[in-house]
Amino acid sequence: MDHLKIASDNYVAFTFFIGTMAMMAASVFFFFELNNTNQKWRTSVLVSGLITFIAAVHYYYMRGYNLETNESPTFFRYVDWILTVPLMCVEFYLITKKAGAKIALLWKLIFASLVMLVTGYFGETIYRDSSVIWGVISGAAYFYIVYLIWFGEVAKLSQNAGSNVAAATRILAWFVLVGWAIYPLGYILGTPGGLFGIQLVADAAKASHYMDIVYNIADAINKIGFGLVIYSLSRKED
Ligand SMILES: *C/C=C(C)/C=C/C=C(C)/C=C/C1=C(C)CCCC1(C)C
Repeated sequence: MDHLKIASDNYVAFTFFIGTMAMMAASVFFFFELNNTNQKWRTSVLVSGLITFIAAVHYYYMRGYNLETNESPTFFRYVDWILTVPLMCVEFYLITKKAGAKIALLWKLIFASLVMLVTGYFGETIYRDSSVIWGVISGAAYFYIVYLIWFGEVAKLSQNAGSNVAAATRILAWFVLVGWAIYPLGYILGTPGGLFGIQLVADAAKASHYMDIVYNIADAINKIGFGLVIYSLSRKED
């Protein structure tokens, strides 16, 4: 088989490639830093590394898949998210635990994120024609997560966990509100009539390319950025 080249105007393949490298580098960084991380933050930094590592493996696969087929690797995208988003919920649980977070809070966050992702997957694949309604349900679950983190239990607990944890939770809350909001934009671009029936990109192949670029940028910001916030919290409190 010919060696597959990334054409210089193939931004989709390019962002998959850069995404793979960035996730790999971030994982090596988090894992190697574990040794000089204070005991009480080690699990949190380890989870940051697991998030980027799981993404690195998926990105490596998605990069090849996209290069060979020129299609969107939707299935592996969602497998990645279903593993990594609950781990981000674990991060919120771990940093608020010493202020008394209960395991029930973790399950609430995980349950909401599974609803958000499974309904999003339905809208992108099996029930593409009704992507609007699935997107709306997914969005409702997303807003519930935003609520818990900004105003609900996570917010309240982080206030009692000391100023460093409170400040870090604030930054992570912005990631969830702004960084995670990039994903529905990708969904709107990539699905037929994703914006309440309005078709933003008429050409289906183009639409899915835009969607992948948006998702790839969002993943880099949210997975690596999120991990670095946890990492810097671990340095402030050692
Ligand atoms: C590392 C991966 C992350 C942080 C993925 C997050 C994904 C989302 C916040 C997806 C949200 C969606 C909606 C809110 C509505 C449309 C469907 C989704 C699944 C794209």
